Amino acid sequence: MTKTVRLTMAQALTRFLSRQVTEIDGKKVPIFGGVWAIFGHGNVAGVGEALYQVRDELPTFRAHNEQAMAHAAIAYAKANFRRRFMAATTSIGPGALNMVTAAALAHVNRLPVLLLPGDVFANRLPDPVLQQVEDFSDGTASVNDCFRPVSRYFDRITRPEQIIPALNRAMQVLTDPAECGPVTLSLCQDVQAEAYDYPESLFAERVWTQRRLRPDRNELEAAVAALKGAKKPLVIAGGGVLYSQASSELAKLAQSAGIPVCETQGGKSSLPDDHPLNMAAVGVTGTSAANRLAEEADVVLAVGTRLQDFTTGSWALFKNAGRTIIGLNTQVFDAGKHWALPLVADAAEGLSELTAALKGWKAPAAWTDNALKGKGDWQAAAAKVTASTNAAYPSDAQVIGAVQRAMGSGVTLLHAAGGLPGELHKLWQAGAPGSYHAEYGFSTMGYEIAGGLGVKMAKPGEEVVVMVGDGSYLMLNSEIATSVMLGLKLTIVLLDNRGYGCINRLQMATGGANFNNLLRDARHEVMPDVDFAAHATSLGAVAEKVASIAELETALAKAKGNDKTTVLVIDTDPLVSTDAGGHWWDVAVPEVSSRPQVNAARKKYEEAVGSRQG
Ligand SMILES: Cc1ncc(C[n+]2csc(CCOP(=O)(O)OP(=O)(O)O)c2C)c(N)n1
Ligand SMILES: [Mg+2]
Repeated sequence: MTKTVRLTMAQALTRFLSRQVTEIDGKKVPIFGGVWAIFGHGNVAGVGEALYQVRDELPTFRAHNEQAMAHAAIAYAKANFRRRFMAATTSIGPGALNMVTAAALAHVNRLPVLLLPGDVFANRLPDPVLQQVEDFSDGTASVNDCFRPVSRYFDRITRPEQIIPALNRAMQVLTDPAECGPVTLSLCQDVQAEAYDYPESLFAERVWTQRRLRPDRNELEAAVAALKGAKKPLVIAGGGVLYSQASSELAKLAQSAGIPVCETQGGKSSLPDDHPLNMAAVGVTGTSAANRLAEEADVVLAVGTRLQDFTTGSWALFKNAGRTIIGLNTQVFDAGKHWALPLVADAAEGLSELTAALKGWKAPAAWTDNALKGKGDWQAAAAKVTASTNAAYPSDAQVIGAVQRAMGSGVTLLHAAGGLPGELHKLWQAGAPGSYHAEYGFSTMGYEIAGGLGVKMAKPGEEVVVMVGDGSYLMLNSEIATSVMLGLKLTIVLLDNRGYGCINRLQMATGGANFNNLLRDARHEVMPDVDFAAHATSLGAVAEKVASIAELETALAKAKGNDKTTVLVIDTDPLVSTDAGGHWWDVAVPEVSSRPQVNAARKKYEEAVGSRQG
């Protein structure tokens, strides 16, 4: 007879989560770092009671906004290179829906997170309950169906025993490097509280290890042949290099074959910025060093990247008509994109097998030397734009320079939306793998502060520096209070350019009038003048507005000694961004308009589209 234990579905769920383990550096640790929770009806009585039972093994954390708590959970997984993750539970209705954007964020970035939104009664007897939408034609629909397209695995638990196969599938998805993404288990409120005789074996400790696929022999042969025929090879390092912790294998291939490397937003810090063969950022927000090579490259080894438009310059960057792309990726979907030669494998395994099979083959020396020279030219250009200034309204680049000088490369730097991602991708000099944390797959305004909190939970001993614009800050800042409450210190640098600076610049570049982006160009009776330092202080942070780049550097040096979240505010210029480097990005310009500026922009747009390689 199978030994059983009588538990509610929610109790079975939390007990199961508390027993899942992984090994990091030879040490067993819980694979779930904890559960974020905002309670309401639909989770307080069921999941809430069950979380209380396991609070010593599986800690529960309270947040202020469901989207933000899921951001923290997702950032935690990213900072752990996907080896550990968190869950997030919500009430039904608005609480659940607040998490949908975060689900999409995790989906796009291929990051594991377990989402546990409460759902309406499976028995439907009290319908319609508070916060239930009523579908006139479909009795099975609830708002949680919105999670379906943004989950890698979605399940609705309408009977207590369904949680058994659902958890099995959830763990497969969360721990698989290729499938990895958000898992949503939608938990009907009555079923959370229903008991069932669960097999005790369900709660045995399970140890999950990182799966490392080795390359297929034929695919490896084809990739090696392509590389050996290359005159101008280039590696693009994506986030998969970091998730696979493949930095040393990448450095070995680059050095032994003399192949320059460039990095996507997700892949930045795969090699330290000062590695001679690291050409740094590629694409729309790329360095001149990387983009020059990308234009000419005949074999592009794309490792662990989704090849999104910012990387490929909307597929206009690689200008060598005869080029071959090799897609080294755990996910077939990515490996064969744009007719690439697929090399389906874990990045570390794939790179080391390539290095071994190349047997000392080297790229032509002229190509490698050309790369090294290009890097020097870029560094000189970057030093100019990041140098200190007395300007009343410094540029984002000048603020980045100040942060870099004051904090060094040993911190983890985080950003997500606005003008900062482009500037930081080009200009930030990253240190160790994972020290540059960009959420630029979904570029979600409001990720920054909550994301910083998740990174700090993953790396409590490290300085976490969050750079954020005024727009993103105003959208979602509530987890400053959570960071203070949990004693998890963040250093937040807030660049106040009084509006959506980067979209205003994009608007002008597409011929648009200055309209509805900067606060001064938006309909208003009163010109807003937000006191960000006072706001952050009210949430419990240490906060200060600085008047110059020099003051910012002094304040940052002081902030290092603080043990409390610190917010430093600086006014910046909304109109300036770094011209050096960069590449065209496909943003569709209206075909007809009464504005001559739009017509002129359309003409340029058509030329750019016409020069794109197929
Ligand atoms: C949730 C969300 N809404 C809208 C956008 C589109 N968007 C991208 S950047 C941006 C403006 C950001 O303003 P701010 O944080 O002040 O940065 P700045 O552009 O001024 O550097 C907007 C509206 C987005 N990325 N995310
Ligand atoms: Mg702004």
